[in-house]
Amino acid sequence: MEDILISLDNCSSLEELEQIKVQILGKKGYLTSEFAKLKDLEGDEKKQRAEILNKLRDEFNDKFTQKQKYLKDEFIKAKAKKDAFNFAYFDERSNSGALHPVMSTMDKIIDYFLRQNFSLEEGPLIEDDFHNFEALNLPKSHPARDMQDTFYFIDKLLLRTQTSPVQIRTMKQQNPPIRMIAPGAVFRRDFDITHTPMFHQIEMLVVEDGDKISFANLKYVLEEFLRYMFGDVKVRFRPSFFPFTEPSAEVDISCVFCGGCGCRICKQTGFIEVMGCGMVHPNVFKNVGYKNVSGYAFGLGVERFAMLLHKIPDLRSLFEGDLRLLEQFK
Ligand code: 2NL
Repeated sequence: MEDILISLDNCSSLEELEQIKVQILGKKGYLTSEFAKLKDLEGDEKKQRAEILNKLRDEFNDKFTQKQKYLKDEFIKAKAKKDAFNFAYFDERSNSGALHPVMSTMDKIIDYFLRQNFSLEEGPLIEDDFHNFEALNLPKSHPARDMQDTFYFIDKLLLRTQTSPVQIRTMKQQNPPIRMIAPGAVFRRDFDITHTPMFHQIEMLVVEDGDKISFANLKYVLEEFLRYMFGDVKVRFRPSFFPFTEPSAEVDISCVFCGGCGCRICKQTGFIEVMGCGMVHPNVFKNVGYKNVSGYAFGLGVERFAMLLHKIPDLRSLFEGDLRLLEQFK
């Protein structure tokens, strides 16, 4: 038995280890036959012998397991060494991915508003006339409702043309105060060098009870947000019109391409339009059953923000799936 334990120590392969196990615990193994001899003994002698044998077996099993683990590890190490990757070669051949600039821009905007305690709301891409148009105070005759501008399904459903239906759904489900953003894909029947039939919008909505909310609040919130996005830019509000806000404004920042000196991209004005906003129209509140509240909203195009942030001159390059564009955003 002592010999066997020493041979366990010296054994250098898993096959050899199995053979030793057979020699000890196999049918004709040393311990097996010693255990069999117990039946010829009696009383204390039998008990003592059994104790010794049990101890020997435990000792053998411990040593065996230990040695087996060691040999298995060695085997794996040797195999890994033999099959090892050449990582230098691997790195040269493969390309790690990158977030598309539209998605990283979306993340940056969402992150800003989540940190200001806004909630993130989502809704269906397929909408109905009420949530996409009617509730938003778009008159039946509004051109946006035209087949020419909106993708309709045969049964009067449509692809949402803006993310505002998400705000309508949220207002129907929750009471003020509301501070939310609604990011997502929107669809319009438009396809030329500055328009794609699918693009991404983020809209923001704040509603409070009473007349707590003013245009000044909106102006401050947007100035802070735009400086977070674009750095030290000038921000300018121009009066505008949207059916769902009154008063309404379009927001410009000083041109990120020429720093406001005037260039081809800002058409020599020194400013670039980045979003639309306004105080929520009373009819919109009426349509969701809100009384005695005030609020503001804005809507922005994510593709446009991505282009301004990364100085991408052509909208189409965001949709071509050309890896040479993505590789620049690793
Ligand atoms: C743009 C800018 C805008 C809104 C979206 C909004 C949503 C609700 C109520 C009031 Cl539920 N307003 N969204 C407000 C102002 C502008 O989008 O250029 N849209 C065509």
